[in-house]
Amino acid sequence: MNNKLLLRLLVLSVLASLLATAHAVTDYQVVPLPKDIRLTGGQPFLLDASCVIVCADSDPQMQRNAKFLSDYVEKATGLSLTVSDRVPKDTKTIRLLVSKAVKHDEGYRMTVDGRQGTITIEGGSPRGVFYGVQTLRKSLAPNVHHPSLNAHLPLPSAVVTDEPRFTYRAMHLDVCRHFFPVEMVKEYIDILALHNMNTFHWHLTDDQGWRIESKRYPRLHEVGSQRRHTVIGRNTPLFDDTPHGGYYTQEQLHDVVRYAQERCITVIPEVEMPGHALAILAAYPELGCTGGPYEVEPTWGVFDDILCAGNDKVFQLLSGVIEELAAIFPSPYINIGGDEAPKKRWATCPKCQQRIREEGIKGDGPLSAEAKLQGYFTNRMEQFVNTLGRRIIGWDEIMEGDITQRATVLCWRGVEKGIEAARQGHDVIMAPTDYCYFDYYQTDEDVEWSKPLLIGGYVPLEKIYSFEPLPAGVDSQVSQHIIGVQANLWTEYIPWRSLLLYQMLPRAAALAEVQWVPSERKDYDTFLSHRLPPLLTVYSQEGWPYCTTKARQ
Ligand code: TNX
Repeated sequence: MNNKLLLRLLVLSVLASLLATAHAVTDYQVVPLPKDIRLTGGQPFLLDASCVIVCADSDPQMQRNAKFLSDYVEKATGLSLTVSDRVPKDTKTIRLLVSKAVKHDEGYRMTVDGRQGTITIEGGSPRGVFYGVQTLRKSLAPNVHHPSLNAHLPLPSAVVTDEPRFTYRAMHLDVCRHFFPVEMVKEYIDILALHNMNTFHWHLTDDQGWRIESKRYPRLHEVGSQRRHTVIGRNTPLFDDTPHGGYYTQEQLHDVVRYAQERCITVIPEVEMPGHALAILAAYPELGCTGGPYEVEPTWGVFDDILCAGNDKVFQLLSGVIEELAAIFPSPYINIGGDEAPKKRWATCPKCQQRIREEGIKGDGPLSAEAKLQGYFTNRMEQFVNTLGRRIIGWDEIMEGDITQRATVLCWRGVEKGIEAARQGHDVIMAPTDYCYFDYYQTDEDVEWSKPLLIGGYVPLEKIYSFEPLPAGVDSQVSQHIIGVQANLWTEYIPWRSLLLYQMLPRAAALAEVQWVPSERKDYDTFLSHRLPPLLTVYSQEGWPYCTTKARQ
């Protein structure tokens, strides 16, 4: 090697290490960006092996918070910290506690005091402490590239005060088009937790598969969970030769609920009705208008065969299943679907027509009597769900019937639908396709190469980031009903874990800032250049693939 080259390499490596040190110490600007960060100066807190995590609270969630923190620290730094319920003498401590001083349930205040050798995370509730722990965890990330620092990892003295903008912060996962095992679902939940999300919408039933074990109606999982084969590409005439299937036993469902609960996440189960129900019809053909035969659908789309609204057995089965689910899922909500239900069969079905007559259902302007019949369907199911002490969520199509104000509307067909629903007094969750569909392409490269073949659409990172769920000019009457934001991950074209995570990351990071950070504090440039890189380090540490290609500028 000649001298010139050697010199160049030397200069480069010095530069690189300087840069590395410059980034090595956190400023607590994690994703999602905390509400207020005050660096208080003075000496930093040096995290080392002598440091003790103190949690005196016997509340199980608080104990878990302490355990999570010690696990995160170990993963990021290799340091294994003791957890204690007492404040030890002469040691540095990280204290976790619930404090009345923090007003928001999910809020926290983290005080890092280098001189005293203390970090204190006070939460408005154990959930608030959990988010404080997430912030501390993410603040360790810039250092992990520099193992030499890990023995005494510096955390600047600071006070971080934080709380979320929206109370409902969710992602959805479709396990029907492709089935994902429990381990994968848990990994998905881990990702939601890292991004301060508190709700997991689990899309458990659809035309292409029923994924719930039912003790009362066992054919649902025995027959409905298996499809013969799957169409290749975008509904080509070709099919693979592989049966596809799977369902979760009730024990597994319980296990997922518990796992999510430990991470402060509520799981909302969805049972699709009256459309997207071919898996139910394959199991119980008498519940369709024509009586079948039906099969668990091997292609993608919207199908004419839906549940018959004139047959009381349909309501019996759905109620029975929901009762089973309510015993497993403590969620205050049950999602009853309601989207994409063509009325073709109902229009010629004697039972449905009889129901329309008996109930005195009339068309109204652009809405046919059959469209209104879906309102009857939804209301009847809602009444049942309410008797279980739960409320319904439905996709925005449920607004086309006359539904009660208690129903929460999940808006996928545009923000305007959401505003309209809020104006009518419904609680609203915003999940518009334009910003929140993570099955769509994320980069130009994916589009260009059609590699892998996805469903279409284009929702790059910046687009998601720019989403404002409360358009300028909406009054407080409306805005009080917009309870949150959700992204959807449909899996027609996503058969594997790695692709699922690629579609999700880092888009979940942009979504997290929409859900958590007040709009005036959001800033895409600093998100991209400053906050995201350390988070990508966490993804790598966890073994989560993510998209690195820049979107179109
Ligand atoms: C529409 S969004 C659907 C799903 C598809 C999705 C694909 C909604 C309520 N229904 O059935 O999987 O588009 O992007």
